[in-house]
Amino acid sequence: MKILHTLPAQDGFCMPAEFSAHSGCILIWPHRRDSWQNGAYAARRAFAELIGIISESEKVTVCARFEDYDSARESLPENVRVVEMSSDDSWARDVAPTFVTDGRSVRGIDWGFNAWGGLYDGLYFPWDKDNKMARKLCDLNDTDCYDQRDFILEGGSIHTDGQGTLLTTEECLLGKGRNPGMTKAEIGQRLRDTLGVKKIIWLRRGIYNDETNGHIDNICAFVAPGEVVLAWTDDKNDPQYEISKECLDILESETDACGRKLKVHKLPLPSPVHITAEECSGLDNMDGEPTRTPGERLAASYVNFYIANGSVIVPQFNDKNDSLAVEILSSLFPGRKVTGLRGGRDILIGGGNIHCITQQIPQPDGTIGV
Ligand code: KQY
Repeated sequence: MKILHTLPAQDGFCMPAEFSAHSGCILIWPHRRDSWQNGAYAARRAFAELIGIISESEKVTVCARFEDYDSARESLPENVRVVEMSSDDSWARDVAPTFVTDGRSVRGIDWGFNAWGGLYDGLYFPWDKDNKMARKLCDLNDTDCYDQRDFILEGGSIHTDGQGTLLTTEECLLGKGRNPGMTKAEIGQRLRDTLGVKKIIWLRRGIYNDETNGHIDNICAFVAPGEVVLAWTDDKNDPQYEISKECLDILESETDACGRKLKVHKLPLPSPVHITAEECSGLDNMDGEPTRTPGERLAASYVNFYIANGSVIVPQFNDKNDSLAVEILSSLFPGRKVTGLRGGRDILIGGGNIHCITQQIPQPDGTIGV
């Protein structure tokens, strides 16, 4: 593995869309007792079910700490690779490399990671084990690695269409906790240089009360070139309404890198999800303080799905809109089996969902997977 100090775009590399073919997927076995209730018991069940589905159509690698290795190995199918690796938590989307390709080979990008805001408004300290994972995973995967550690970025804050367009949010990328010394123009240039995109569509805010400072992957995602899904509510009394409407207005007024007007599919949100006192009691304190308060609204969204080679897996929240979300996504991904994951709430309690705990490794040729 070589550590590269050049820029991916100058080398001819760009980030493909998630709906292009994958050679694999990376996850991290959950363990953090202040993130996952009851020693991660329910979260592990949900991760295992998800991994079982993904592993039907792509090679899955699961990183587990030394003390969790046996739990992971015993819970997961034999065709899943389990490797020992230290981590602070389990958000592969944000701590694994972002992979780029030139159509012949794949390289990883090692961004700086500071637990979603560092000492300003980060979610835990320390985060140094997480921050080392991208490089270790490039080594494991035998891919050369771009050193971008001076730039704080999480994979959950970007989505690309693989044709030159990138979606992100100002709330996250321009917040004080990430790259406070950089202007919007400088951040935009860094995204162009590293991800090989030509056009950036900046939404203002992400899902209401999202502790990642509004990651794009919880509110809006590409489902095809020129087509996105947007998390939506018709309830004008919900603070989410104004946020989603603002996103819709921006998306409808923009064109993508190819000059197309975007087709926006509204994906209804579940009714607001609030954590219960019982769920909170299953979480350990962090530095003597609870990490969640009973009644706190969690950032539940069906947009936080993962597109595998043969399937799309979408979280379920025991809500009346669960089956509608599956139905809408089934119509948008006709070549893939869309499956609802019952444990969506168990993952949500950790602060994210299916997309946040997965990171795809693209096939170098970038063909559309089925
Ligand atoms: O959504 C994500 N990409 C990560 C969420 C982190 C939450 C930590 N409690």
